[in-house]
Amino acid sequence: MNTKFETITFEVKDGFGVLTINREKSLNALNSLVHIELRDCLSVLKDNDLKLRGMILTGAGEKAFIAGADIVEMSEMTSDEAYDFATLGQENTLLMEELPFPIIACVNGFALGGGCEMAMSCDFIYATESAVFGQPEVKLGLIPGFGGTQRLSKLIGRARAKEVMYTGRNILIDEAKEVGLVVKVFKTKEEMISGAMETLKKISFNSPLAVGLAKHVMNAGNDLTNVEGLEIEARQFGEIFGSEDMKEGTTAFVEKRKPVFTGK
Ligand code: DAK
Repeated sequence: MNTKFETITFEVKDGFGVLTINREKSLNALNSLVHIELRDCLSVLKDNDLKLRGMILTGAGEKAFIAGADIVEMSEMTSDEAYDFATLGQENTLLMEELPFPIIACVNGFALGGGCEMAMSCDFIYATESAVFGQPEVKLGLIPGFGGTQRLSKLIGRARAKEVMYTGRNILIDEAKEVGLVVKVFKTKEEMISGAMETLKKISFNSPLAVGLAKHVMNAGNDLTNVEGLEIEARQFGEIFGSEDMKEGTTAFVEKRKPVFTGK
């Protein structure tokens, strides 16, 4: 992959991807170029030729994960341009949900508006004590445009999501943990990144095929009725019985040894 981006960086560490939004001076605000580069990067990762077992999404610097969509750029947009901008951002949130490996959002400082939306599109969120979440778009005469109106309700419940969105208030770390928006809290960014790496490592001992499929089925079921979701689960459950990973996992159990998964 071409890893020469202007506004993001992508590295591989110990078999895991680290994707960083790199506009520290603007608190990593998401402008069109960030979204174009994210789309280029995520589209390539979708085929997983790099055989990644997981990825971290984070923001450069100590002050912000992502302080939202770029307000300076948005202030000049026409309706058509705004529609294209929202579509591009939404495409990236969907691409992250479709990647065949888990993504942990590592949030320090501000995760507002589009930042909160990007974090919510990851599989789960780790954060530092300084993290601040929120969907303050109504304060700018806007509504969320990268999926916040849909994903926040599903994560923290519709009534609380409405209260947060209509007031535009911040969600601080204690509340974020309490309502399940954040899974684990760390003191420093460094501890958070190594904590996330540890988790990805633990996950990587499991079948990558099964983890990817569990992600797919859980995300697909999120938008369906229980009955429809169960139908997808049963179909994929059946399909995975034809895999080498399933044979290896069950045989290793019977033979009382550790499985060696290949992802096939
Ligand atoms: N966009 C552009 N620049 C930003 C920014 C942002 N979202 N957030 C911060 N910056 C810039 C500041 O302008 C400042 O730049 P300079 O003045 O130094 O050039 C620099 O980052 C440092 O910020 P501050 O000086 O303001 O730092 P403070 O510590 O004083 O305050 C803050 C930090 C995060 C509280 C404050 O910067 C702030 O309130 N930022 C805006 C947060 C916000 O409202 N975020 C939500 C943005 S709205 C849609 C598509 C998408 C969306 C909606 C619709 N469609 C197209 C329909 C999404 C909307 C949003 O995300």
